[in-house]
Amino acid sequence: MDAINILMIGGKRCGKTTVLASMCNEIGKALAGTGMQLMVKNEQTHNDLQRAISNIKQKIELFNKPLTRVEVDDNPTSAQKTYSFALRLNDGGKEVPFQITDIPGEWLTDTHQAQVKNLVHASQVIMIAIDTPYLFAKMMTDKGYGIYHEEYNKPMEIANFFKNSLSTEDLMGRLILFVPIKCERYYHLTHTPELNAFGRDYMLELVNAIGDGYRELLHYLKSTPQLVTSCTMAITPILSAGGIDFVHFKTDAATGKVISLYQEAEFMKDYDKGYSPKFCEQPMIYALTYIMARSLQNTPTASGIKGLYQSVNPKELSYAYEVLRKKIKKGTGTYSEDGFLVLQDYMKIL
Ligand SMILES: Nc1nc2c(ncn2[C@@H]2O[C@H](COP(=O)(O)OP(=O)(O)O)[C@@H](O)[C@H]2O)c(=O)[nH]1
Ligand SMILES: [Mg+2]
Repeated sequence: MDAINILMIGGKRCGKTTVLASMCNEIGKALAGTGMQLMVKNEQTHNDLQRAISNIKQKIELFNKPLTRVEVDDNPTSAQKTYSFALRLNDGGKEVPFQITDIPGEWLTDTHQAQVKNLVHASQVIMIAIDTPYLFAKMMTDKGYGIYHEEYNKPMEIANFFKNSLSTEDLMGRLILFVPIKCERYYHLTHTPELNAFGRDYMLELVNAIGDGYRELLHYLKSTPQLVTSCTMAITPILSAGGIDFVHFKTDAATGKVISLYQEAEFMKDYDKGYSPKFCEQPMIYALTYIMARSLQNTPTASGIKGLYQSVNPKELSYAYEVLRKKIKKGTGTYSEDGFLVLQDYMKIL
């Protein structure tokens, strides 16, 4: 059966489930006026997402105290996790299965490679979740990214998997989204004059750090005419939680482990305090816009796209596409808006 599938790759415990939960909370508003609705279809999915939200809300309460510490726990679950939804089209007429699968970055190098390859085959959209503090903090100026980035975000492993384990056909017709998560600190610094005497655009600096931190992968996806014309790429940053800022890393004197210090953002307006994620719906809007456009063009190269919307009147589909496309937050060329940037879009879909 045709289905929409999104694959999310990211570090263990980097916050993938939390981001997904925020995405699903926000997508309803974004879909208003399109005739589409995203429904949770499975009790496990419902429970997992609810738990992630109450978890992060509890954390935000704790972070009222300045510089509360967070440690990456030692025994994170390392399983594939699939979240099941249905996309209701046409105000209730027809439903398309919609699944998001998240996998830990480690799977790209261990015995799970074949499984990941199958997941890529089934997916139209691949999201690379980037832990932004690891990418950006303790910046190595010669490299252009932070000292923990290689170890935690696994950019080399991702690039090697794309280059060596996937063929050009495997990647044809895919949307690849770089999704920096936990961007609170950098967004707030950029937009808080009291904290930004030199008027730095940290979100633009983030774009540059992605350029350097994922150089190999970006280079590869631009390296042949086939990949350029059929792989679409964009950066869509997210504030996963809203009210709390990562501040800095410290090495715990007793255990030698790296700990992250977080606190409530400074100079924050009351209505932004607490759980107030931002831009979380954007990766979903990108994904749906892309899939609808491909369906309208009837370009059958990517898995499952042909026929996905067959039951929908093409006029209604293109109307919904235009409505949704207007809600995309983006930058192009050298202009980035809050770190949003379309990197490659040969077919001018986005
Ligand atoms: N401080 C902070 N903690 C977060 C954030 N996002 C997630 N977490 C916490 O990090 C832990 C792992 O999150 P989870 O979404 O389960 O990560 P996953 O393993 O990648 O799915 C949970 O305890 C979350 O509450 C964030 O933006 N800031
Ligand atoms: Mg998870």
